[in-house]
Parts: sequence; C-alpha cells; structure tokens
Amino acid sequence: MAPKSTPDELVQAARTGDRAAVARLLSIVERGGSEAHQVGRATYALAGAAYTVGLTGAPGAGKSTLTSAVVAHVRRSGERLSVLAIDPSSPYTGGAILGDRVRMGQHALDDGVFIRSMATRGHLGGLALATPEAVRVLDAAGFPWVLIETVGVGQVEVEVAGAADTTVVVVNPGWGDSVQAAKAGLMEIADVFVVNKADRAGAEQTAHDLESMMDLTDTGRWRPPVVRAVGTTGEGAAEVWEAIGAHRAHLEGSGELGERRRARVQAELDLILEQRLRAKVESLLQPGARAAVDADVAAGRLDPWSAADEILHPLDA
Ligand SMILES: Nc1nc2c(ncn2[C@@H]2O[C@H](COP(=O)(O)OP(=O)(O)OP(=O)(O)O)[C@@H](O)[C@H]2O)c(=O)[nH]1
Ligand SMILES: [Mg+2]
Repeated sequence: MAPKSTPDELVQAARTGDRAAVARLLSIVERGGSEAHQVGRATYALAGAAYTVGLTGAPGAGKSTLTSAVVAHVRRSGERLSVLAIDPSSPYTGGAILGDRVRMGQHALDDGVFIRSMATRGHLGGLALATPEAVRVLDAAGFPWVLIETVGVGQVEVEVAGAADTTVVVVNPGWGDSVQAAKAGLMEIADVFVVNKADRAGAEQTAHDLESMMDLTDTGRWRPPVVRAVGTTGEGAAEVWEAIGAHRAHLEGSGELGERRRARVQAELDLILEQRLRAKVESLLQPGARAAVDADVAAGRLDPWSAADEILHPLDA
C-alpha cells in the first residue's frame, strides 16, 4: 500500500483481501472526520451482506474469552469472520485492548479471522457512529460475520451493542448478575443469553432466574434462549453459535431483519443530523452566550426555559 492511498483505493484493496488496507480503513473510521465520511460513502453501497452479532455484558464477564471460543468453533467449519472489540474506556488506558490481544491471540495467524479493537475518541456520538462504519468496512471487505464485543455498562455501550442483528448478553453465575443485567437495560436488548463461567457454582440458578424474569416480561415474540458456556474451555461455544443461528433464522423468516436494519440506519441518520445541527447552531451563537446566563440560572435568578430563550434569541432574526 502506498502511503498516499485514497479511501476509495483502500476500499478497493480491502475488497481483494488486503488486510493492511482493512486495518487502515478502520483507523480512519476510528479517527472520524471528513476522511471517515469518504470511507462511509465508499462502503455503504458495498455493504449489506454481513451479519452482525453484538456480545455485551459486565466488565470481566468473559466476553473476549467466549468470543475467542466461538471464533474457534466457527473456523472449524471454514467460515471467515471478523471481530470488533469496542473499548468504551479512556483511549489511554488500553487495558481491555491488551487483554483482548492476549485472549484472542490464538487467532493471530489465521487469515480467515480479522480482530480489531476500537477505542472511543471521546467526541460526541463517536462510538455510536464509528461502530456501524467499521462494520461496513468489514462487510465491504467480504467478511460474512462481524462480531462486536462491548462492555455493557453505560447507555451508549448498550446502544452500540444493540446495534447488531443479534445481541448476545453474557452474564455470570450469581443472582446479582442477572439483577444487574436487568438494571443495565440488557434484558431489553438480549436475543440470546449466555451464562458464562458455568464451571462455577450457581450457573443453573442464574439460568433459572433469567427464565423467571423472562416469564414476567414475555411478549409472545422471540424468547431469548439461555445457553451455559465455559469460555476458557470452549464448552458451550457450539450451542452459543447455534442459538445465534436460530435467532438469525427467526429474523430472516419473520421479515424483522429488514425492519431492524432500516430502523438502525434511520437512528444513525438521526444521530448524524443531531450532531450537524448542534455544530451549526453553536457556530451561529455568540461566543460566551451560554456562560452569560449560567450564573443567573445557578443563582436562581433565571429559570432554564427563559435562559434557553435568551441564548437562542439571536437565531430568531
Ligand atoms: N472460570 C472461568 N473463567 C473464565 C471463563 N471465561 C472467562 N474467564 C476468565 O474471566 C476473566 C475475564 O475474561 P475476559 O474474556 O477478558 O472478559 P471480558 O468480559 O472480555 O472483559 P472486559 O473486556 O475487560 O470487560 C479472565 O481471567 C478469563 O480467563 C469461564 O468460563 N470460566
Ligand atoms: Mg473483553
């Protein structure tokens, strides 16, 4: 790859299996900005063939270990796949990224697997917008499967994880975990539950608790299967993959896959518009317009509605 390749040239190279080009495209997407938008324009029409699977769960639930076990299982059938490990923590700690390198290292020499960590750069909606772009890069590069690992702790991470065709929620033995899953909004986005670390005590109970919680919220639609797995030995990896396949068949058979994807790209457009409008409005406002009223609001001299009127007043003209 010549160092000056344009996004279009990189996309063409990625389509012929050039892994360095794929890596460079992902770096561009991660950085964001106008070059990333060019990548987005080049990949959009080429994408749509890949199926995306989100894996989420609390820190340390064993997502990376389980993902690696699932990858090993899928590779035995010869299918190619890619993994995006989304790290919502500070880009400077790199802890999770290092951990993932170690845990997924067994696939480092396998040409049929592409594994990449992506960190948030802290800009507004950065992760939420970079993730679908990165998926489209891997899709355009011809990977039929994209697995996305995210830590399910905050709303943004839940949104990112929920932006997959099938979402797998990974919990551990222990009642606390399923309560946490419910609290973190993970119950709503789960298409498949995995009780990982099933080699530890309490796995049966946790599976049972999840089933009871689903009894209470049964919608009559897809009911997420609960699979037990041991990421470290690979036990249950085949069953996890089978459950993902069953959910995929359900989405394809019911027409819900198309609906989900349409809703997703609309949400993406909403977010882009929101960002653009915000930037545009901010550029039109007087510098310091906000700071001028902040003190009054804090001191109780001005209510927030009137403060907003004052700040936006120059736009009324
Ligand atoms: N006993 C047991 N330990 C496991 C199992 N799966 C993973 N672990 C261990 O749990 C720890 C965390 O595993 P990871 O795969 O890094 O977990 P993660 O959810 O990806 O962690 P983050 O990405 O940091 O949120 C590691 O020490 C693993 O070896 C399992 O099935 N049983
Ligand atoms: Mg991990």
